[in-house]
Order: sequence, then C-alpha cells, then structure tokens
Amino acid sequence: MMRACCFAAMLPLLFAGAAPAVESAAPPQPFGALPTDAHLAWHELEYYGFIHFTLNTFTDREWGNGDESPQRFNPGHLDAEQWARVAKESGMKGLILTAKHHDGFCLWPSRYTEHSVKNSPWKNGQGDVVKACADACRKHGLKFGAYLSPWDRNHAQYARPAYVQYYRNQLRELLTNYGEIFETWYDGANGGTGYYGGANERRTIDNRTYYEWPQAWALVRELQPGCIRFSDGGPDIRWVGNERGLGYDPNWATFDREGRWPGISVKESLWHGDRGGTHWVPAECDVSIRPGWFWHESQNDKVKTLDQLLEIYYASVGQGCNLLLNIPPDRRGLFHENDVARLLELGRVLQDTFRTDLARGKPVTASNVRSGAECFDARRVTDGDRRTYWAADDDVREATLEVDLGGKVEFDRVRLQEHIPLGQRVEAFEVAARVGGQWQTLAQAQTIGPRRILRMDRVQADRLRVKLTKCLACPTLATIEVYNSPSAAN
Ligand code: FUL
Repeated sequence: MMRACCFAAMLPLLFAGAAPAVESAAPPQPFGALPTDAHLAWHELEYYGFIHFTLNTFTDREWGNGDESPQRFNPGHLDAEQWARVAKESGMKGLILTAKHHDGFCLWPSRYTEHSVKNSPWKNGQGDVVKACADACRKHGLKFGAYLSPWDRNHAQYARPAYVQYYRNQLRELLTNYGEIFETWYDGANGGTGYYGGANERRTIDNRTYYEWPQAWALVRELQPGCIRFSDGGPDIRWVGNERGLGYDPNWATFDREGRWPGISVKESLWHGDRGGTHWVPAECDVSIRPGWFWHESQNDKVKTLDQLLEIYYASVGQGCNLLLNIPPDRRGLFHENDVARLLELGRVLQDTFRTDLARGKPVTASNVRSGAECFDARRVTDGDRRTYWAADDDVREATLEVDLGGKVEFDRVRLQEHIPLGQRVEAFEVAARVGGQWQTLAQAQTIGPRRILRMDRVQADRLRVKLTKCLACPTLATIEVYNSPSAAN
C-alpha cells in the first residue's frame, strides 16, 4: 500500500517531464508496535468533550451511594443540542456521556434495571438521555462515546457473577441501539461501600478477574469494530495517570499491555508509555472544566480560566495525547453560561492560532532522503498533506530538515508529526530558527509520535531547522507546520 502511495505521488512529476524519480523507493519497514486504522482515526480527533450527568447533579454529590431515588432526576430544560452546538463551536470532535456512573443510575431506559430514567419524572419516564445525546452529536457532526461504570453501587448482585452478565447486557444495549460509538470508557474506581439493593455494605472484588475483561473487550469488538476501548490498561488507549489533563514528555504510544486492566495504575507507564512497548496504547488526558466532574452550584465561579485551558491543551494535545475535557450540565440539563463562555473563548483562540500554516508549500531540504526518492523528499513535510511523509535511509538515526520560510516570518508554534502508521521512532529532537542571521535554539524535547506542538516565545525568523538527534529506527516526518497565535493567547 505504501509503495502504491509513493508511485502515485510521482505521477504528476513524470508527466511534467521532470527528471525521472529514483527507483527502489520502498518505504521503511514498520517499526515496533503499530496503530490500527481505528487508532489512526482516533488520533485525528485530538480534542473532545466528557459529559458527567446523573442523579449526582441533583444531589450535589460526586459519587452517589446507589440509593438515590430516580424521582430526583428532572432536568426541566435538557437540550443535548446545546451541548453538541457548544462542543462543536469550541473545536471538539465528539462527546462521551456517563451513560451510567458509579451510583448505577442509567441515563437510558435499560431493560435490565428499574434504576433509570424510566422511573424519573423527566418526560414522564419516556426520555432517553443517551439517545438525545447520540442524536445531537450526529446532527452536529460529532462522534459519540459512552462511559459505563463497572462499579455499580445500586445493583444487588454487584460482586457476584450475576452482575458481570448484567454489565455485559448493558454494554450490548449501548453498543447496538445508539449507532456508532467511537469510544467506550471503563473507569477503574471502586470504593467498596454502597447500597447494593439495600444491603448497605462493603463489597470487594478482584478487579483483574471479576469483570472478565477479555470477554467484555471481545463483545465490544464484535458489536462495534471501530470502537476505541479506554481504561488504565487499554486495551486500545490508556489513562494518562492524572486527572489534570496533563501529558508528559517522553510520551510513547507504545505500552506493555500484558497484565494491565481497569483499576491498576502503573504510574510511570501510564505517564510515559513504554519505550519499545508491546502494543500501541496511546494516552488520553481527562480533566474537568470545573473542580468537580459533576455540576455543583458552588462551583459556578470556579470554571477554569482560558490560560489554564490553554496550558492543558498544549500539555495534552500538544504532547501527542488526546484531550477529554469534561463539562457537566446543570440541573436544567444545560451547560452553564460560564462554561459556555469559556469554551467558546477557547475555541476561538485555537481556531485563530491554527488557521494559517506559515510553512505550507515552503521549500525544505534534508540531510538524507530515503534512496533520494521523490516520494520521500523533504518537501513532503510542508505539502499540506499529513498523509505524505519524508523518510530517511535505513541506517540513519540522526537527521536535519531545514525549511526556507522565504523571508522573515513571525511565529510562536511549531507542530510536528511522525508518520505513525510505520511506528513511533523519534526519541530526541531540537528546533531552531534563524533570527537576524543567527541560529537560535527554540526547543529541545523528546518524543513526537502522532503530534507535537511546541509553544514558544514569538520569533521573527527566515529559516526553521528541525534536528532529530536520537531515533529508535530510521526516522519519518509527516509534517512541519508553523503558526502564529493571536497576541493575547501566548
Ligand atoms: C474517576 C471517577 O471516580 C470520577 O467520578 C470520574 O468519573 C472520573 C472521570 O473518573 O475515576
């Protein structure tokens, strides 16, 4: 497939009568663990929203006990389209809804429990928040995902075999009745105590074996082949190891997945991934726009500032993770005005920042081009197509690419991307710019992977240099992009 791509890229040149391209331009051999097509699509999403909404919204709690009456669930003005509109405008690519949180209350009328919206006054028990949200997402061009808490403080059979079947039945409902689900979320939390059908006791489980995860993962694969499964241990993507939305450097998408499951936290591995790890399990960063995951009146004035959100954006998306930003609807069933204002502000700044790639179409030279071949030429990194890429010869472990910006250009962001379908390779690099005739180092960092956005002081430079100083195998680069943020946002 790669070879075909390469020759396709050569055709216009041959027809234009340019010098014949060098032959034997086979792409590099894939290196290490590789992403699936579902991973590749997921990486492109970059930033999407989390919606924490349940009885907790009405009881002012973060973790419901499981004995709350469904009668308390009554969001008089619920409008999932407002969620989707605001999410879309703020640059998000999808929404993940807490279909069921730890209290066991279901936002859809599950046929396996009475503890759901069907016994609430909302829409006289005829409503379905999962459907409303899934429909709104589709209408507004967003992906839709679901959080289904394994820990269930309401269910009488929790910690016994019958609950495992119940959980799987619910997964099946969610994955068959609501169209495409791009991601499912399995939280590892388990505090032991709960209502459990009136038992009001502590129940402990072995979180490695109790839920029979391999069977659950297989069911998801069967029902939704493209669905990405999140947990502390994958299998498709991993928790980043903090709830502050911050990624790390180095950030390997590769991960030693054996012996990991929801609820186990091997922090170093979650933070950084595992260099040379066995599977492609990239990190997702989750954080709430407020201190809590659920809406609390007392936190209406504690919505994160634009600066805080930008810090989070560059620490997560900027370091190759995806960002899952939580916005909790209030008791009306709407995003609160303060959250809306902040999200739209963030969306505007991101749009203004990344509107114009100042390196697009600019000439690039490289210290090495794979077989000297046209299809792997350095100009592939500025051709505006993130699928084409520059590649080096097999024995190369250090390389330099230099972009001629064609005169003085002002910028403060550089976005890089490896050609990850062939694996993650770069483990140290530097970025420098020629400012007033002098080379100035702008950044030194470790991994690039699916994406690296460097946020730096604004410079005026006529050349940009990216030096890959340490690579696990011969390097590839899909893009070098250059941006200038609006002055208030640096
Ligand atoms: C945690 C849960 O216990 C919180 O309530 C929240 O859902 C967060 C995203 O994950 O572990």
